[in-house]
Amino acid sequence: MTAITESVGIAFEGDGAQRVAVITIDNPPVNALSHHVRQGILDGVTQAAADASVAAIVLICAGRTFIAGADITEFGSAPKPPSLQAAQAAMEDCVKPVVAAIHGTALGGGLEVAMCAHFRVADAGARFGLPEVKLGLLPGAGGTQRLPRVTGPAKALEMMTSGDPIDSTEALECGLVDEVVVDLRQGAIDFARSVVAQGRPLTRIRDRNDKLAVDASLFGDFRRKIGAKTRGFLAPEYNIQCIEAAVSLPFDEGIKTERRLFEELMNGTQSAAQRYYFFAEREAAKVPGLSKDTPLRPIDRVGVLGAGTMGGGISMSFANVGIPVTIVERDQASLDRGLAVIRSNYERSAKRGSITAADVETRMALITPSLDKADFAEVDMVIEAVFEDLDLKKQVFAELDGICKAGAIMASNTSYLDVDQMAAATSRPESVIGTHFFSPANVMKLLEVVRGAKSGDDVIATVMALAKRINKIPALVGVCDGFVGNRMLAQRRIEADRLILEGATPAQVDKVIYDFGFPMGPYAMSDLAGLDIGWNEATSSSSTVREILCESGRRGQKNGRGYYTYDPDTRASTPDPEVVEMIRTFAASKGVAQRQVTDQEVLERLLFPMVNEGAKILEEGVASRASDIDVVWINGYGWPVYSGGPMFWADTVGLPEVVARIKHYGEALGGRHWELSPLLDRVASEGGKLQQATGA
Ligand code: 3H9
Repeated sequence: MTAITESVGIAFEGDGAQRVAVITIDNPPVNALSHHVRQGILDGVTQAAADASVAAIVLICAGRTFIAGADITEFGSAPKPPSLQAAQAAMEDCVKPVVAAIHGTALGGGLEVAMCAHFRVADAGARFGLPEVKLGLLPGAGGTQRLPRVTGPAKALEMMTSGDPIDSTEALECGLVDEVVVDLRQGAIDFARSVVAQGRPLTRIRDRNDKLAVDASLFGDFRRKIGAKTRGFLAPEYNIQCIEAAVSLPFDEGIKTERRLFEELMNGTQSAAQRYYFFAEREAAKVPGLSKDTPLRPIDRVGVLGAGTMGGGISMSFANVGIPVTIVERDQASLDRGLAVIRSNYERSAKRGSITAADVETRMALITPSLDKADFAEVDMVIEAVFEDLDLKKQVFAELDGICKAGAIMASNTSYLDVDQMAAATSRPESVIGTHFFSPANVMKLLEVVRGAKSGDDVIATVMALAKRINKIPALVGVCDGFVGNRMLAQRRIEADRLILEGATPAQVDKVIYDFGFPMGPYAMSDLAGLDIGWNEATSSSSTVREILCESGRRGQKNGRGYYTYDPDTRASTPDPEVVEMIRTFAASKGVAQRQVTDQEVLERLLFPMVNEGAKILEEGVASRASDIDVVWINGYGWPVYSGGPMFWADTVGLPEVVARIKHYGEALGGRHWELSPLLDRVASEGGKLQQATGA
């Protein structure tokens, strides 16, 4: 193979009418379209087109995947020539057949390049998508105009607004791929030769209009269908507008719409946040100071103690990826109940079509119920999910220490307790770690991995890798009350509870948080979880609003009455004037005068203490990167990814402004959570960014 650029080479196969130029891109890790790749495609195609001995061209990639998109690291800096469009035009306008040979993932700009070939050949494992929407963008290299011409607008709408890829079978069905082959390189060369032999026309996708006719209602219906899911995001709507342009305007005009909307998104805050998040998630999986070669402990069987909501969800997370689980409960009734819930969850998934009926049985068969902790002797890792009580957990750890085999990892699913104290109850604190799953554990993506003072490097590395295996997004955190997520949540709650005494209603507080982009506010969340969680009737002393509500029989959604009242059939919530009155009376008894509180004040008082606490978490070293904190909030608590998480968001507000407001509220209201973080103060005064700050 002859090098064209540092990451693109060309080779020639066969002679005469059989002679095919094979252009190979080799730009690890994912063959992103860096400028030397663009240059290589442009030069390679131009060279092969000018070479009279070449009959056809194949474009293929080395390594694990076809082109996975534009090089995201180049975004935001001045574009280096040649443009992607120039390379695409060389392919599309070439007078010789150009065949894209696809394996792995043809994503974003990668698929846009492939759509400029005259034909596409793939192997069975290939996947195809335009995931730009996940980066707050739209395909900016003609994809918005070409995809609807290949697949029809309805499918393009699905693919571009979800960003989810389709597989080879679906791609073949919808015309995105011309042939699926076993040996990709040879298959693509043979395909190219057959095109030459048959004299097949070299149709450019841009010239096709055969699939563009649509029902007038298509776009309106589609917008309604995805409205709730895409609330607050700009990119899905902009993608739709591009497809509307594709069906109503000539290709070149459609491209102008695409360019205009792409630029707008690219220069906006949402895409900046979503691109930041893309790298934040990948960074979070890496542990500073831990070598890539740290040996991992083998995890082939897991034990879970407790078959309640958390234990059941955790067990499902393992069974879902084929890891056998032994689940232990105290008594048969609880065990049966736990297993029944797991089965019914799986059956619901099968009914929805996300798994098959056979999958239900396979997964259930991977879960072994037991009443005997001694069965944990066989497992490589045990996760306790018993009641949140430190003494109980210490006892459990001491007991597990006597049962588990040497080398087994012992983990706690605690959401705020001291993992070091649990480790101290064993003879092997290096094998103890926290794995804080979020409810429902089989669905939520976040896993806070809690590093104890003595957790071994191999244990940390193993659990971080295991998280990926079970499709979770891990973030490594240190021991403190509530770790990263719940510790910050607690600060928000303090101010929420103050605000409702001062005259904001629970509905107002929730609406501000919902409008900011969270799925629900703190009071709707309390009602959902149950107001009586952690409430004790015997010791309740009417000292908080929650106690008063519980004392009056309000339990939240489960009995239809909490901070809101709930329709028994639809579960729709309505603000309850009786609750507002109870709060007013309580506030009066505490001498708190009520007033009109603005939405802006609600927002600042709920979110700024979280930013402040995040900065403290960072300076204490409980999180090692600000971006890890954002990963926690986006995946564990529904912070909208389009504002990047609390730390990134604070930067967009402006740190001097954040600091000034924290000082203002600190003076007016007092409380530890308003004491300004020295790190935040310093970064703000240096004109720095919180998102780049690192911990102790
Ligand atoms: C686009 O194409 C815009 C065009 O429409 C318009 C142009 C004008 N660039 O995820 P992994 C890195 S927008 C740079 O862990 P996996 C990644 O950071 C783009 N780097 O592997 C990581 O680095 P590190 C549309 C990238 O096997 C390493 O590769 N395309 C890019 O789990 C491995 O990544 C997308 O949005 C990139 N485009 O998953 C696709 N992609 O090792 C984005 C990855 O240092 N990529 N890296 O941490 C993905 O979805 C996944 O990476 C992929 C592989 C599925 C490809």
